[in-house]
Parts: sequence; structure tokens; C-alpha cells
Amino acid sequence: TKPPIRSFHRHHQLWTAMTPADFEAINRCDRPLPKNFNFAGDVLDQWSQKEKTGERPANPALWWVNGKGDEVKWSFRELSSLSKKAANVFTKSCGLQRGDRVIVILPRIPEWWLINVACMRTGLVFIPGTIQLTAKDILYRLQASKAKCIVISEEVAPVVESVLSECPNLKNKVLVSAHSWNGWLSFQELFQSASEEHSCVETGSQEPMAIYFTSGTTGFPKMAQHSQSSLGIGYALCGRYWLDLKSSDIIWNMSDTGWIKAAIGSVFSSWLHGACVFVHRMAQFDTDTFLNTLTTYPITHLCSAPTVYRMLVQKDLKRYKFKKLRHCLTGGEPLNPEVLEQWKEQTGLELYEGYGQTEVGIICANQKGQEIKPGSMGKGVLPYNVQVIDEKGNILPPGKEGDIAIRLKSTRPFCFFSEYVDNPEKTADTIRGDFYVTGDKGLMDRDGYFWFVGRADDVIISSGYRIGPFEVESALIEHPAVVESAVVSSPDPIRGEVVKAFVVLSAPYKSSNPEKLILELQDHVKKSTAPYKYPRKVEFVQELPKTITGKIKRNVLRDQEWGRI
Ligand code: BCO
Repeated sequence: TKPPIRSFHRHHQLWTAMTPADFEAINRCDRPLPKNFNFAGDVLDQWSQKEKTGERPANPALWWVNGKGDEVKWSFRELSSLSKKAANVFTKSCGLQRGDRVIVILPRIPEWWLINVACMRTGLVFIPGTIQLTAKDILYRLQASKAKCIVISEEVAPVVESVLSECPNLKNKVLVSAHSWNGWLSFQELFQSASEEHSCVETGSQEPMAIYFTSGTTGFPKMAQHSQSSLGIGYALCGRYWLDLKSSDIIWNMSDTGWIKAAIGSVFSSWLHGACVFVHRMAQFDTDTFLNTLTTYPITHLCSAPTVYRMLVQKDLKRYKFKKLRHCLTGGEPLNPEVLEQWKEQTGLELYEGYGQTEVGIICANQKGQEIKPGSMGKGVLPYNVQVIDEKGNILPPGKEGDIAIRLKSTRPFCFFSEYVDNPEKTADTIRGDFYVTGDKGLMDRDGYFWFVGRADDVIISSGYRIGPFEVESALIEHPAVVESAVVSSPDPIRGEVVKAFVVLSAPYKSSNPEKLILELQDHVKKSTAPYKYPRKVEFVQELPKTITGKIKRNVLRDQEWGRI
């Protein structure tokens, strides 16, 4: 019989200590999932206790810099007390209640981490968004989620202002800024006067914790909902074996605050293992600043998209002496074996690729201690049972290409997303027989390593971003020059693939200067939807390939781009 998991009863708010080993045991299915779990109370406050008793090294929990000389360092104790104050801002000053949804669109500033933890403490559902979101994107997110509160920085204040009249559910608008704005609650002011006394809500393990908007082939982004335990406990083994983290480590995960990769690398895996999360607020990505940061700070772990490594290996890396770097990670898009080799040759460090998606987190990884096969995404990560299946849901033998899928029956992995909110059809569409289908094609070799082949649908994975063609086509059609368009992926040596738009022009624009018109259309898309989606390539065509029923055949254009026809 399995040993009973340590008591999870809480007496007078004294939260019993679960160790990282306990959480790892839950991921191995050696221990049951506790009924209640709260990452703030069960993990962060425990590290805070360990700091008091000297059981954790003296490195900070959060170390933030902005390259202009500003620096913030918080211990777990400070994180605990500051996030309790922030929790009171939301419950007392804003009157929000457990289960209410909060959209948070902030750049990489310390308040993002504080507000994230405050939402955990209060049971508020955290909905992050990248600051690249435009007015249309934000309106869609506010309406779809029925969020009661939005927290933003000055960068997006004007665009949010422009859509507020269409969001009747929104009760609170909170601005994180040194300046005050008419009609907005000032987070800083409320925070200053908030109490440090706060009792962490005893959330259920399966209670909603966060919602991520994620793009698909059709329609606007869906709301993938995660539970307290899927994010809070689900990355324990990933943190141990892929990230190889200990409490003395300092991890720099570059991902924007809007993506689940920020949650994995800059919140849950790292803090579960008591490591320090390093953040550099770079307004614009720049390889020199990036490399200098690694030579200046004692960063031990680096996690970045393959596109970043592709950009870095263009430089003479041997000129840089990284201070403490010992473990490098990548994910979000496929990594080419050449880049892995070049990185290793120039830095002496391996590159550990992980594979996953918003709905399921990390499901395959090259884990510490396992041989790395360049070009492979590594092996399945527990508790997931990852397989390659055929169209009928049968498991395919090693070497056979099919759909990468996760076994859901008879036991649904707890770290799996709960659903696409308000979209049972789309949730059901992901299930085939006993499996959840990722939408990616791949194969597994005889040694259990997975190899990525490509998307099974029209989704574009560019620089680590997941881009739905429909969203770009919808933006393009708003321009008077565009009669119709088809958006597909096109190969790119740095970004892996980029967005390419095939456009049929309206009569008045047929004689326009093509270079000027391309720039105009690109600029238009950047204003209509998040700029990372803009078509980096545009081709004007007389007509688009279509089926007899008039449906655009994106696959024909994509195959043409990739030289497959
Ligand atoms: O390259 P361009 O200059 O032509 O265009 C860039 C920006 O300049 C432009 N832009 C941004 N804000 C704008 C704007 N234009 C007009 N107005 C504005 N307000 O838009 C383009 C944005 O492209 P970008 O974000 O790729 O920029 P950049 O600087 O080239 O960054 C390169 C990377 C590699 C740093 C960036 O692409 C990146 O961070 N990629 C990683 C994304 C990521 O973290 N993905 C993980 C998702 S979670 C996941 O995959 C699940 C795995 C478990």
C-alpha cells in the first residue's frame, strides 16, 4: 500500500509542510492529489518559513533588473508579506471575491509576480495577457471572460480606455503606475495603505486558478482553464528533471508574462523548488543586452525560445564569459539540431529542449541524466503518458508518424487543463478515443524519444508564438485593399517559420506600389491585433486555391511555401 500523504489539515492557518519531494510523488502517482491546495500557502509560505529557520540559501525569491540601474530583490518572506497586502487590495479595496476573473496585462515588472500570488491567496482567477495586445484583442478577452477586474500598466491604458464602454461586467480598473489616471484605481496607492494581515483561501486542488487565451485554426482564441494543482503541483518533476532546479539556483526564463511558459519557468517550477526567479525588463529584445546580462549576473539557468538561441549563435559567443550559467533550456517551437550543436560548441553547454502547449504544460523533455538526441524533444514527462496515435485513436508503433497525444483514460492527469471555458464543442474536439490530441504530428523512436514533424492543422508556430491564421486574415480583411487572403506558415532561418499572407487585392489597389502597400498592410495588422502576428511575408495573387465548395485550401499554399509541391 502507498504511504499516506502527510496530513493536509490546517489548524489555525498553520499550513502543514509539503516538500518538493511530496509534490514529485504526486506527479509520479505515488501519492494522491490532496483535496485542497494553494500554491501561495502550501509552497511560497513554506519557503518563507524555511528562510526564517535558515533551511534555504540566502538568494532572493525574485531578482528583477531593468538594465537602467533599478533593481528589486525579494526574499520569500517579503514576497509573502507583500503579496498579502496585494491580496487585500483586490478583496478589500476592489471588493472582488473568490472565483472572480482578473485580466492582468503587465510587462515584466515585479508587480506582475505580486499580483499573480495575490490572486492565488484570494482564489481569484488570473488571466494574463501580453502587452502587445491591441484594443480589439483586449475587448474580445474582456467580453469572453466576463472579467470583473483588469490590471494594466500605462502602455495599454489608452487602448483599454477606448473599449471600456463595451464591457458591462468590468467593475474595477486598476493601474500599476507611478502616476494616477482619472477613473483608474492606483495599485500603488491602495497597496501602500493595505494591511499585511491576510488569510490564504483554502482553495480546492481542482478549483480554477488561471485562464490562458490560446489560438487555433478557426475563430478567435479559446480560454484554456487551469486548476490550482495543474499549474501549482504539475511542474514538480519538470522542475526537477528538465529544469534541474535546486533552491540555490537562479533561473532566467525570458518568456513574456502573457504566456504559460512564464508561469512554468518564472513562477511554478522555479518557486516549487525554492529557486530564485531572475527577470530582466528588456523593452526590446537585444542580443548584446542579453549576453551581457549572462556575464553580469550569477544566473545558473537560462530558458528561452529556439529563436533566441538562433539569434545568439550568430554572435561570437566565445567572447563572453558567462558568470555561473550551467543549464540551458528551450521550448515553444522546434529547435534545429544545428543550433544545439553550435550552442554547445561555442559555450560548452548542452541545450535541453522541452515540448508542450498551453493546454497541457510540458509533456516531453530532454531531462537531466538522459542522453540528448539532437532534434528530438526528449521523452514523455510524468504524469503524462504520451503516445503517437492514428486517426482512429490506436497507438502507433515506434517510427510511425501520427498525432502526438496524451492518454486521458482511465485516469485523467491532474495537470491537464480543465476545459475551454464556455466551449464544450472545442473541448470535445480535442478528444479521440482514450486520448487528448495535441494537434501536432510526430513520431516516437524505439528508445521512447519524440520527434516533432509539424502541425496537423493550420496553426503557425513562429518565434515560439502560436498564431491562428484566421486572426491574421480577419485583421487583413478590415483593410480596403484586401478582397480576401490566406495566411500560412513559411520557412525562416531565424524564426523557424513566419506568417505569410497571400492577398487578393481590390480593384482600386491593383496598381498600387507593391512595396508601399505591403508595409501599409503589415502596419495595419500590427494595429488591429497583437503585432507579433503580423505577416512578415506578403504576396499579391490573382486568386486563392479553393475547394469546389469555395473553402480556401491553405494546405496548397503552405506546401508550396515549404517546397513540398
Ligand atoms: O521584428 P519586427 O521589429 O518587424 O516586429 C516586432 C516588433 O517590433 C513589433 N512590435 C511590437 N510592439 C509593437 C510592434 N509594432 C508596432 N507597435 C507595437 N506596439 O512586432 C513584432 C513582434 O515580434 P516579436 O515579439 O517576435 O519581437 P522580437 O523583438 O523580434 O522578439 C524576438 C523574441 C524571440 C524575443 C520573441 O519573438 C519571443 O519572445 N518569442 C518567444 C515567445 C514565447 O515565449 N513563446 C512561448 C509561448 S508558451 C508555449 O509555447 C507553451 C510551451 C509549454
